[in-house]
Amino acid sequence: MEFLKEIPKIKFEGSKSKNPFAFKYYNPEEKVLGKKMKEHLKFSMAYWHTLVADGTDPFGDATMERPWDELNKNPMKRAKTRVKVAFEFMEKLGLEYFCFHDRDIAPEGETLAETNKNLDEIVDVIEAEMKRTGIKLLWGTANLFSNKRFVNGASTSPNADIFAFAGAQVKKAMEITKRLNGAGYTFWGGREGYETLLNTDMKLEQDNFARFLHMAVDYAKEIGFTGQFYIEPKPKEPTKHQYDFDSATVLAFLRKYDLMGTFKLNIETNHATLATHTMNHEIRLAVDNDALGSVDANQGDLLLGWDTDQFPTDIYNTALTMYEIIRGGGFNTGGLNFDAKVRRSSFTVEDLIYAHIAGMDAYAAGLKIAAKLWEDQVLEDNLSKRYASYNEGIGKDIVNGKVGFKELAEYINDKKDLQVNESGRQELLESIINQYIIG
Ligand code: XUL
Ligand code: CO
Repeated sequence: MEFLKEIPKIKFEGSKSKNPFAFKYYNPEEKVLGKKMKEHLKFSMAYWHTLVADGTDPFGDATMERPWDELNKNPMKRAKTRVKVAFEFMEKLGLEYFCFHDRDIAPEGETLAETNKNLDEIVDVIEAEMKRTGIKLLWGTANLFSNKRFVNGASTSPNADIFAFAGAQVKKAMEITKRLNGAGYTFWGGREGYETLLNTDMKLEQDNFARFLHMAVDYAKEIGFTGQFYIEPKPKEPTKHQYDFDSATVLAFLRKYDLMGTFKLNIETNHATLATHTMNHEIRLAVDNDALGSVDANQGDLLLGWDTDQFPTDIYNTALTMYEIIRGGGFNTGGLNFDAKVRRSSFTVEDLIYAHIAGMDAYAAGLKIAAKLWEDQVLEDNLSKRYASYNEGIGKDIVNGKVGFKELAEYINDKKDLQVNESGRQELLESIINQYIIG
């Protein structure tokens, strides 16, 4: 049965097209810097937003009543139908990857064993659809935050039974991710954080979190799961103090607990801005620490202080994000996962398509701008000039670790002609970026 009969296959028509069901900038086969656009961007659909989110917010009911959900009130039947819709949806858009949480795809049973049985049944359907379409799993994950048992966290819960439950749940989620040939497995610390230190043993919680991640690494070895592990930083929401605050915090955590190298980062745009960083800052830090894994592509609203998970449409942002990705050598196991949901009032099926087209076009345009910037090396040339004093003389000695404070003092004490500071040229650079964006 076809569920999206009314929706045509989305094709590239170019920037002059007025067809809302067409790409204006995303031309998957077009070569940019010697690589196909689709290979640079590796777009992925987030199952939880596109198939599950229904528009519910703290003040209102669901607004998105999907015709295929209406057909099936039985939860397992509905879950199976959603898989069919998901793959039809990805085929229409030419999305070659998807990501999911265990609880997005199948309903929970009374016990974990029953839940796992449900999962296996749905994974059968997913596996068949993956075979039929060639669509791949970018990463899998476990939802360790929705169920009320996780009220105080999962691996950072003060209750050891909950830690155990979370371990068993991740064990299964890793198994199904392996079965579906997932390129990665993500840990987003949903409720791994706290509200008040008055009742929190932060050291034990963080140590336990690290123990949990080591168990995952051990289990991956045991079952031969070779996908990449990711941690997804986020500074707040749902807890006030999330342990994985931002790239810098996660990198320090990985180093402290001897997990560097085993884990890379899955960086999300809206999480970056909630941490009062830019996305390019977060990616640059990851790249500089050899830890860029994947990207959750979305955007927040700078006037709102929460995680709005909007589709990325801001070209300035997509251009600078793609610039950092290109500069970092591009994706290996990762990709651009649309961890983004349509607004509550965009409640039709068409809106889901329009939103993905908007996001894919914004990233395609961003890629082309970034590629041009990279080709011309404008920013890189400016950097080389700005830091040139470290290529010779005392600067070179500093970089090579040849001098200490004593030698620095000897060098500078009687020096009258200090090198002149040069302008940072911020506004000039910003206007050059605009030229690249507007063309
Ligand atoms: C929550 C979030 C998650 C993770 C996967 O803010 O981004 O959806 O991406 O658990
Ligand atoms: Co995310």
